[in-house]
Amino acid sequence: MPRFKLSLPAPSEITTQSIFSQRRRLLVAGASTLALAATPPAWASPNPRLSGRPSPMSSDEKPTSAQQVSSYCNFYEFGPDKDSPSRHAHRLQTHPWQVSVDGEVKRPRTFGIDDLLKLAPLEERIYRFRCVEGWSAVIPWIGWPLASLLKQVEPTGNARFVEFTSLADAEQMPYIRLPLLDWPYVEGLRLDEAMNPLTLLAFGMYGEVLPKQNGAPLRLIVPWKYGFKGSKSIVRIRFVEKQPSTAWMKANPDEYGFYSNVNPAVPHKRWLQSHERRLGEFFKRPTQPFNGYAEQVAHLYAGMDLQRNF
Ligand SMILES: Nc1nc2c(c(=O)[nH]1)N[C@H]1C(S)=C(S)[C@@H](COP(=O)(O)O)O[C@H]1N2
Ligand SMILES: [Mo]
Repeated sequence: MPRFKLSLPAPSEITTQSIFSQRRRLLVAGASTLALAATPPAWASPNPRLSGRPSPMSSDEKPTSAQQVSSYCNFYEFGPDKDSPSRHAHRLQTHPWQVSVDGEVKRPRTFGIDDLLKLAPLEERIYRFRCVEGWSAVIPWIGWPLASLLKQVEPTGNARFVEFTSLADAEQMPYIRLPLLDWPYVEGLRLDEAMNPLTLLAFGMYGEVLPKQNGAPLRLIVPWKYGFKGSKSIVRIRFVEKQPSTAWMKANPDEYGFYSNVNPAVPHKRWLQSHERRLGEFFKRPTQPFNGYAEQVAHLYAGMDLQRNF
Protein backbone atom coordinates (compact mmCIF):
# COMPACT_ATOMS: atom_id res chain seq x y z
CA MET A 1 0.00 0.00 0.00
CA PRO A 2 1.22 3.52 -0.67
CA ARG A 3 2.25 5.41 2.41
CA PHE A 4 0.41 8.56 1.40
CA LYS A 5 -1.94 9.72 -1.31
CA LEU A 6 -0.06 10.97 -4.31
CA SER A 7 -1.70 13.16 -6.90
CA LEU A 8 -0.47 14.70 -10.07
CA PRO A 9 -0.13 18.47 -9.74
CA ALA A 10 -3.04 20.72 -10.59
CA PRO A 11 -2.75 22.44 -13.99
CA SER A 12 -2.16 25.84 -12.36
CA GLU A 13 1.23 24.62 -11.16
CA ILE A 14 2.34 23.77 -14.68
CA THR A 15 4.78 26.06 -16.39
CA THR A 16 6.34 25.75 -19.81
CA GLN A 17 9.97 25.55 -18.95
CA SER A 18 12.81 24.91 -21.37
CA ILE A 19 15.66 22.64 -20.49
CA PHE A 20 18.13 22.89 -23.32
CA SER A 21 21.16 21.17 -21.82
CA GLN A 22 20.06 17.56 -22.26
CA ARG A 23 18.98 18.07 -25.84
CA ARG A 24 22.19 19.88 -26.67
CA ARG A 25 24.15 16.99 -25.20
CA LEU A 26 22.17 14.72 -27.50
CA LEU A 27 22.99 16.82 -30.51
CA VAL A 28 26.70 17.58 -30.17
CA ALA A 29 28.41 14.32 -30.95
CA GLY A 30 28.23 12.90 -34.46
CA ALA A 31 25.05 11.27 -35.62
CA SER A 32 24.91 7.56 -36.07
CA THR A 33 23.04 6.80 -39.25
CA LEU A 34 21.75 3.35 -38.43
CA ALA A 35 18.10 3.15 -39.26
CA LEU A 36 15.22 0.74 -39.71
CA ALA A 37 14.86 -2.70 -38.29
CA ALA A 38 17.44 -4.50 -40.43
CA THR A 39 20.33 -3.25 -38.31
CA PRO A 40 19.79 -2.61 -34.63
CA PRO A 41 20.18 1.04 -33.71
CA ALA A 42 23.33 2.13 -31.91
CA TRP A 43 21.57 2.46 -28.56
CA ALA A 44 24.52 3.97 -26.80
CA SER A 45 25.35 6.62 -29.37
CA PRO A 46 24.18 10.16 -28.64
CA ASN A 47 21.30 10.38 -31.08
CA PRO A 48 20.79 7.05 -32.85
CA ARG A 49 18.47 7.40 -35.83
CA LEU A 50 15.36 5.29 -36.06
CA SER A 51 12.84 5.63 -38.80
CA GLY A 52 9.56 4.08 -39.80
CA ARG A 53 7.30 4.27 -42.81
CA PRO A 54 4.74 7.06 -42.52
CA SER A 55 1.40 5.74 -41.27
CA PRO A 56 -1.98 6.74 -42.69
CA MET A 57 -3.17 6.76 -39.06
CA SER A 58 -1.12 9.89 -38.41
CA SER A 59 -2.68 13.17 -37.36
CA ASP A 60 -2.07 15.99 -39.81
CA GLU A 61 -1.46 18.45 -36.98
CA LYS A 62 1.92 20.09 -36.59
CA PRO A 63 4.16 18.18 -34.19
CA THR A 64 5.21 19.86 -30.96
CA SER A 65 8.93 20.67 -30.90
CA ALA A 66 11.12 17.70 -29.96
CA GLN A 67 12.89 19.91 -27.47
CA GLN A 68 9.66 20.57 -25.55
CA VAL A 69 8.64 16.92 -25.50
CA SER A 70 12.04 15.74 -24.25
CA SER A 71 12.41 18.36 -21.53
CA TYR A 72 8.90 18.53 -20.00
CA CYS A 73 8.31 14.99 -18.78
CA ASN A 74 6.60 12.80 -16.22
CA PHE A 75 8.75 9.86 -15.16
CA TYR A 76 8.52 9.56 -11.39
CA GLU A 77 11.31 6.99 -11.16
CA PHE A 78 13.56 9.96 -11.98
CA GLY A 79 11.80 12.48 -9.76
CA PRO A 80 8.52 14.34 -9.44
CA ASP A 81 9.32 17.57 -11.30
CA LYS A 82 8.85 18.09 -15.02
CA ASP A 83 12.57 18.65 -15.52
CA SER A 84 13.79 15.82 -13.23
CA PRO A 85 13.59 13.07 -15.88
CA SER A 86 15.68 15.01 -18.41
CA ARG A 87 18.26 15.71 -15.70
CA HIS A 88 18.49 12.20 -14.23
CA ALA A 89 17.49 9.68 -16.89
CA HIS A 90 21.00 9.53 -18.39
CA ARG A 91 21.62 7.00 -15.60
CA LEU A 92 19.29 4.49 -17.25
CA GLN A 93 21.07 1.63 -19.05
CA THR A 94 18.80 0.90 -22.03
CA HIS A 95 20.95 -1.74 -23.71
CA PRO A 96 21.06 -4.69 -23.26
CA TRP A 97 17.36 -4.81 -22.33
CA GLN A 98 14.94 -7.68 -22.02
CA VAL A 99 11.17 -7.79 -22.04
CA SER A 100 9.31 -10.85 -20.83
CA VAL A 101 5.92 -11.59 -22.29
CA ASP A 102 4.09 -14.13 -20.18
CA GLY A 103 0.99 -15.00 -18.18
CA GLU A 104 -2.07 -16.35 -19.98
CA VAL A 105 -0.31 -17.08 -23.28
CA LYS A 106 0.42 -20.29 -25.16
CA ARG A 107 3.97 -19.23 -26.03
CA PRO A 108 5.60 -17.13 -23.28
CA ARG A 109 8.85 -15.51 -24.45
CA THR A 110 11.58 -13.18 -23.38
CA PHE A 111 12.72 -10.80 -26.09
CA GLY A 112 15.97 -8.91 -26.29
CA ILE A 113 15.30 -5.35 -27.36
CA ASP A 114 16.98 -5.73 -30.78
CA ASP A 115 14.81 -8.74 -31.67
CA LEU A 116 11.70 -7.06 -30.36
CA LEU A 117 12.36 -4.02 -32.53
CA LYS A 118 12.43 -6.30 -35.60
CA LEU A 119 9.23 -8.13 -34.77
CA ALA A 120 7.12 -5.97 -37.08
CA PRO A 121 7.76 -3.16 -39.61
CA LEU A 122 8.38 0.15 -37.88
CA GLU A 123 5.91 2.92 -38.58
CA GLU A 124 5.93 6.60 -37.87
CA ARG A 125 2.64 7.56 -36.24
CA ILE A 126 1.92 11.18 -35.42
CA TYR A 127 -0.48 11.11 -32.48
CA ARG A 128 -2.12 13.65 -30.25
CA PHE A 129 -1.00 13.22 -26.64
CA ARG A 130 -3.06 14.43 -23.66
CA CYS A 131 -1.78 14.40 -20.08
CA VAL A 132 -4.35 14.19 -17.27
CA GLU A 133 -2.79 17.38 -15.87
CA GLY A 134 -4.12 19.43 -18.77
CA TRP A 135 -1.20 19.77 -21.19
CA SER A 136 -1.05 18.19 -24.58
CA ALA A 137 1.28 17.67 -27.51
CA VAL A 138 1.46 16.19 -31.01
CA ILE A 139 4.24 13.60 -31.21
CA PRO A 140 5.68 11.56 -34.09
CA TRP A 141 6.28 8.15 -32.49
CA ILE A 142 8.15 5.29 -34.15
CA GLY A 143 6.97 1.81 -33.36
CA TRP A 144 4.58 -0.93 -34.35
CA PRO A 145 1.08 -1.87 -33.19
CA LEU A 146 1.04 -3.84 -29.94
CA ALA A 147 -1.34 -6.29 -31.65
CA SER A 148 1.64 -7.61 -33.66
CA LEU A 149 3.24 -8.83 -30.43
CA LEU A 150 0.04 -10.23 -28.97
CA LYS A 151 -0.51 -12.39 -32.04
CA GLN A 152 2.98 -13.91 -31.63
CA VAL A 153 2.50 -15.18 -28.08
CA GLU A 154 -1.09 -16.37 -28.58
CA PRO A 155 -3.15 -15.31 -25.55
CA THR A 156 -5.21 -18.14 -24.03
CA GLY A 157 -8.96 -17.94 -23.57
CA ASN A 158 -8.39 -16.75 -20.01
CA ALA A 159 -6.53 -13.59 -21.04
CA ARG A 160 -8.81 -10.59 -20.57
CA PHE A 161 -6.34 -7.85 -19.63
CA VAL A 162 -2.73 -6.94 -20.36
CA GLU A 163 -0.47 -5.63 -17.62
CA PHE A 164 2.62 -3.52 -18.32
CA THR A 165 5.43 -3.32 -15.77
CA SER A 166 8.19 -0.74 -15.93
CA LEU A 167 11.74 -1.22 -14.67
CA ALA A 168 12.19 -0.43 -10.97
CA ASP A 169 15.92 -0.36 -10.26
CA ALA A 170 17.10 1.92 -7.48
CA GLU A 171 20.66 1.82 -8.84
CA GLN A 172 19.61 3.56 -12.03
CA MET A 173 16.42 5.27 -10.93
CA PRO A 174 17.17 7.42 -7.89
CA TYR A 175 13.55 8.11 -6.85
CA ILE A 176 12.69 4.42 -6.53
CA ARG A 177 14.01 4.78 -2.98
CA LEU A 178 11.15 7.18 -2.20
CA PRO A 179 7.54 6.00 -1.87
CA LEU A 180 6.25 8.37 -4.55
CA LEU A 181 4.31 5.46 -6.04
CA ASP A 182 3.98 1.80 -5.15
CA TRP A 183 6.84 0.65 -7.41
CA PRO A 184 7.16 -0.80 -9.96
CA TYR A 185 5.03 1.44 -12.19
CA VAL A 186 2.22 -0.80 -13.42
CA GLU A 187 -0.44 -0.02 -16.00
CA GLY A 188 -3.02 -2.10 -17.76
CA LEU A 189 -5.42 -2.33 -20.67
CA ARG A 190 -8.37 -4.52 -21.48
CA LEU A 191 -7.35 -7.08 -24.14
CA ASP A 192 -9.50 -5.45 -26.82
CA GLU A 193 -7.93 -2.04 -26.05
CA ALA A 194 -4.49 -3.60 -26.31
CA MET A 195 -5.41 -5.17 -29.66
CA ASN A 196 -6.83 -1.96 -31.11
CA PRO A 197 -4.75 -0.90 -34.13
CA LEU A 198 -4.10 2.54 -32.56
CA THR A 199 -2.25 1.04 -29.58
CA LEU A 200 1.45 1.37 -30.25
CA LEU A 201 4.64 -0.02 -28.78
CA ALA A 202 7.05 2.85 -29.38
CA PHE A 203 10.83 2.64 -29.63
CA GLY A 204 11.50 6.09 -31.00
CA MET A 205 10.20 9.57 -31.62
CA TYR A 206 11.13 12.41 -33.99
CA GLY A 207 13.24 10.07 -36.13
CA GLU A 208 15.45 8.91 -33.26
CA VAL A 209 15.53 6.25 -30.59
CA LEU A 210 13.41 7.41 -27.60
CA PRO A 211 15.23 9.77 -25.27
CA LYS A 212 15.65 8.02 -21.93
CA GLN A 213 13.41 10.54 -20.16
CA ASN A 214 10.62 9.66 -22.62
CA GLY A 215 10.74 5.96 -21.77
CA ALA A 216 13.58 4.27 -23.66
CA PRO A 217 14.01 1.66 -24.87
CA LEU A 218 10.30 1.00 -25.28
CA ARG A 219 7.03 2.43 -24.04
CA LEU A 220 3.33 2.10 -24.58
CA ILE A 221 1.26 4.71 -26.44
CA VAL A 222 -2.53 4.68 -26.16
CA PRO A 223 -3.54 7.95 -27.81
CA TRP A 224 -7.20 8.06 -26.71
CA LYS A 225 -6.26 7.73 -23.04
CA TYR A 226 -4.54 10.08 -20.61
CA GLY A 227 -0.76 10.02 -20.87
CA PHE A 228 -0.17 8.05 -17.67
CA LYS A 229 -1.49 4.89 -19.36
CA GLY A 230 1.66 5.03 -21.51
CA SER A 231 4.10 3.02 -19.38
CA LYS A 232 7.76 3.84 -19.95
CA SER A 233 10.82 1.58 -19.97
CA ILE A 234 8.75 -1.63 -19.94
CA VAL A 235 10.32 -4.91 -18.78
CA ARG A 236 7.27 -7.15 -18.59
CA ILE A 237 4.04 -7.59 -20.51
CA ARG A 238 1.74 -10.03 -18.77
CA PHE A 239 -1.63 -11.39 -19.88
CA VAL A 240 -4.03 -11.78 -16.99
CA GLU A 241 -7.57 -12.76 -16.22
CA LYS A 242 -8.33 -10.02 -13.68
CA GLN A 243 -8.13 -6.26 -14.12
CA PRO A 244 -4.61 -5.19 -13.06
CA SER A 245 -4.23 -2.86 -10.11
CA THR A 246 -2.33 0.08 -11.55
CA ALA A 247 0.19 2.32 -9.81
CA TRP A 248 -2.02 5.40 -10.07
CA MET A 249 -5.15 3.60 -8.91
CA LYS A 250 -3.25 2.37 -5.87
CA ALA A 251 -1.95 5.87 -5.18
CA ASN A 252 -5.30 7.59 -5.50
CA PRO A 253 -8.35 5.59 -6.63
CA ASP A 254 -10.70 8.60 -6.44
CA GLU A 255 -8.65 10.51 -8.98
CA TYR A 256 -7.37 7.86 -11.38
CA GLY A 257 -9.53 5.11 -12.79
CA PHE A 258 -8.59 2.04 -14.79
CA TYR A 259 -9.95 3.28 -18.11
CA SER A 260 -8.66 6.86 -18.09
CA ASN A 261 -10.13 7.61 -21.48
CA VAL A 262 -9.72 11.27 -22.39
CA ASN A 263 -13.16 12.68 -21.61
CA PRO A 264 -13.82 16.42 -21.51
CA ALA A 265 -17.19 15.76 -19.83
CA VAL A 266 -15.72 14.04 -16.78
CA PRO A 267 -13.68 16.41 -14.61
CA HIS A 268 -10.73 15.22 -12.58
CA LYS A 269 -11.55 15.47 -8.87
CA ARG A 270 -9.57 18.73 -8.59
CA TRP A 271 -9.85 20.36 -12.03
CA LEU A 272 -11.81 20.40 -15.26
CA GLN A 273 -10.79 18.33 -18.28
CA SER A 274 -12.73 20.38 -20.82
CA HIS A 275 -9.65 22.20 -22.18
CA GLU A 276 -5.97 21.60 -22.70
CA ARG A 277 -2.83 23.62 -23.36
CA ARG A 278 -0.47 22.47 -26.11
CA LEU A 279 3.14 22.63 -25.03
CA GLY A 280 4.58 25.80 -26.55
CA GLU A 281 1.19 27.49 -26.98
CA PHE A 282 -0.50 30.10 -24.81
CA PHE A 283 -4.22 29.75 -25.42
CA LYS A 284 -6.08 26.66 -24.33
CA ARG A 285 -8.09 24.61 -26.78
CA PRO A 286 -11.12 22.38 -26.16
CA THR A 287 -10.36 18.73 -25.42
CA GLN A 288 -12.06 16.21 -27.69
CA PRO A 289 -13.79 13.03 -26.51
CA PHE A 290 -11.32 10.14 -26.66
CA ASN A 291 -8.71 12.79 -27.54
CA GLY A 292 -10.10 12.95 -31.07
CA TYR A 293 -10.02 9.19 -31.66
CA ALA A 294 -13.71 8.51 -30.93
CA GLU A 295 -14.40 7.18 -34.40
CA GLN A 296 -11.81 4.43 -33.92
CA VAL A 297 -12.46 3.51 -30.28
CA ALA A 298 -15.85 4.69 -28.96
CA HIS A 299 -17.35 1.29 -29.88
CA LEU A 300 -15.09 -0.37 -27.29
CA TYR A 301 -17.13 1.30 -24.57
CA ALA A 302 -20.64 0.95 -25.98
CA GLY A 303 -23.17 0.67 -23.17
CA MET A 304 -20.64 1.58 -20.46
CA ASP A 305 -21.29 4.46 -18.07
CA LEU A 306 -18.20 6.58 -18.71
CA GLN A 307 -18.92 8.82 -15.72
CA ARG A 308 -18.47 5.81 -13.43
CA ASN A 309 -15.85 4.00 -15.50
CA PHE A 310 -13.46 6.95 -15.71
N1 LIG B 1 7.30 4.17 -15.79
C1 LIG B 1 6.62 5.32 -15.88
N2 LIG B 1 5.86 5.54 -16.96
C2 LIG B 1 5.17 6.72 -17.07
C3 LIG B 1 5.21 7.68 -16.04
C4 LIG B 1 6.01 7.42 -14.90
O1 LIG B 1 6.10 8.21 -13.95
N3 LIG B 1 6.72 6.23 -14.87
N4 LIG B 1 4.46 8.84 -16.15
C5 LIG B 1 3.28 8.79 -17.03
C6 LIG B 1 2.66 10.10 -17.25
S1 LIG B 1 1.80 10.77 -15.93
C7 LIG B 1 2.68 10.71 -18.46
S2 LIG B 1 1.78 12.12 -18.76
C8 LIG B 1 3.53 10.22 -19.55
C9 LIG B 1 4.49 11.31 -19.93
O2 LIG B 1 5.23 10.97 -21.05
P1 LIG B 1 6.34 11.99 -21.59
O3 LIG B 1 7.11 12.47 -20.40
O4 LIG B 1 7.15 11.22 -22.54
O5 LIG B 1 5.58 13.12 -22.23
O6 LIG B 1 4.28 9.07 -19.19
C10 LIG B 1 3.61 8.13 -18.38
N5 LIG B 1 4.42 6.93 -18.20
MO1 LIG C 1 0.40 12.46 -16.91
